[in-house]
Amino acid sequence: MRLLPSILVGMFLVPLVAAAAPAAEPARPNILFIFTDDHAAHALSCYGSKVNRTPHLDRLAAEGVRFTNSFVTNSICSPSRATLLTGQYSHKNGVPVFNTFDGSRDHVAKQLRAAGYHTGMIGKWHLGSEPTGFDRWIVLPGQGAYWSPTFLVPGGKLTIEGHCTEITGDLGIEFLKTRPADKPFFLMLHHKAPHRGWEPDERNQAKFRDATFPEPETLFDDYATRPAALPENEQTIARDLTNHDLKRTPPAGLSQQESRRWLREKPMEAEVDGKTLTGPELVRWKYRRFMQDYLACVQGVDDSVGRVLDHLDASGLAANTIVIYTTDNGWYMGDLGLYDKRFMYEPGLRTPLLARGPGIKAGIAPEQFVANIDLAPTFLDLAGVPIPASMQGRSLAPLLRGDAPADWRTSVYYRYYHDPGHHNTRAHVGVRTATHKLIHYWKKDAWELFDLVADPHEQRNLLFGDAAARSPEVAKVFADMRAELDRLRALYEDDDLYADPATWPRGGVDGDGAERTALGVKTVAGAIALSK
Ligand SMILES: [Ca+2]
Repeated sequence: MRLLPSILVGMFLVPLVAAAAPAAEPARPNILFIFTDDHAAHALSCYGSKVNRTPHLDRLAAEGVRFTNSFVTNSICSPSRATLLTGQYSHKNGVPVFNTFDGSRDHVAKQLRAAGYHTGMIGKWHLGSEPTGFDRWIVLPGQGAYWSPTFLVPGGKLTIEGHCTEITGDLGIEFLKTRPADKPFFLMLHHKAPHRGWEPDERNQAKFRDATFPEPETLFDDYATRPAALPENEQTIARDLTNHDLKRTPPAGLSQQESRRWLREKPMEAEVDGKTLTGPELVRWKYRRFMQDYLACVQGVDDSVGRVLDHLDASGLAANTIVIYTTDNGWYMGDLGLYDKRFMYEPGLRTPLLARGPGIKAGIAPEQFVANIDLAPTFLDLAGVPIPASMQGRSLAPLLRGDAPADWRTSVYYRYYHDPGHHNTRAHVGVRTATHKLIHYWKKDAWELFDLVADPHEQRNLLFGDAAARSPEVAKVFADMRAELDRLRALYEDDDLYADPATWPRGGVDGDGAERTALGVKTVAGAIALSK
């Protein structure tokens, strides 16, 4: 059954039966995949956000499917993007950390292109190598810039003036306007926002300038019972946001070099409205300051999604276009005292995942466990293209139709490698089920076990303290979860390939395209013309 384009079977049957009819060829659906960078699920109102409203993304949820248990398999940018393309875990796709993706590998865009789709890649790529498998591509070098960004195209590099989020949406619309009309399209529209740097457009910056937000219950998490990795992490709101992150202005009289150094510093006191803030007061101010810009960037994304959806409606494309929205990893909005992603705790592990379009049931919220390994198989299945056995995920098409396959997975496997790496986040591997989570910090051989029903914020590690004093119930859950972790490790053929940093593949992802031919400043239309 895996090879059948199941969602389209019904559509294909009609012309087969009525073979004599002249317009027999059914239109395969277009696929518009909108991908953002670091968008917390709890920063969408359709996921119950307490801090912002996202009306356009909510529209996708209302008109389609909102997955309530969508997870990533390695919560950082480049690994997630390699998984998106290949449908594979990091140990299979060769991108465990921020290393170059081998563009000669097979992946979903190549498959769709070979099957007759017009394929496009616009925006943040962050895989080091040139995109392959796309008829048209225009990508940011590395992380890219929020303002007047440089883009790489097949023949060189160019600049577009303005704000990156608005430009990315405009490039997507221009791609749609200029695509060949005789083919279905597959467009990957990848925003840079709301990634760190958090430089919103002026309109949304003004909207959030004085905003205040409810604080997460765990903003002042003391990490009691979880000594293995959290106390030494460097992604805390309290200690690790820099003057640059907080958009503070360097003191007068500093040289350029001194200013740069000052902006990299992590302030432990700050003068705000004539008052010197320290301790919890300073943490609260940092949280608020970071959230203002982060959520303003999210709002820019929501605006852009709205404009793209409006274009689909106005152009008549909506009827035969599947729109899917997700992000590359979860995100902490002060939860557990953190910003950033990486850790397998719920805010880092979870992602929003929305889908709308022909054949997709409206207004449902499946609870099945889905993961980013499932996206590539889903795109292929929706397009009626066989799913290669090398892909480790499973097509979500049945769930999109509202079906509930009895053999769906009930646990998800996770592995984070980047240690040593940014933010001093320790390497870990783990498993999540409907009720529990087990995390193993393998370099320390330290374990954490959480009862997610009784303790949804993961505050009480059930394995903390003397093993001999452990209750039989906890010992049993620990044994069961270890067995499940081992089962998944075997299922996904994870043989510890990249457990040792010495084995990480070479090559980076953050080049600036300096070696490429400069094509100058272009309009959006001029840039899309150069994308092939
Ligand atoms: Ca990311």
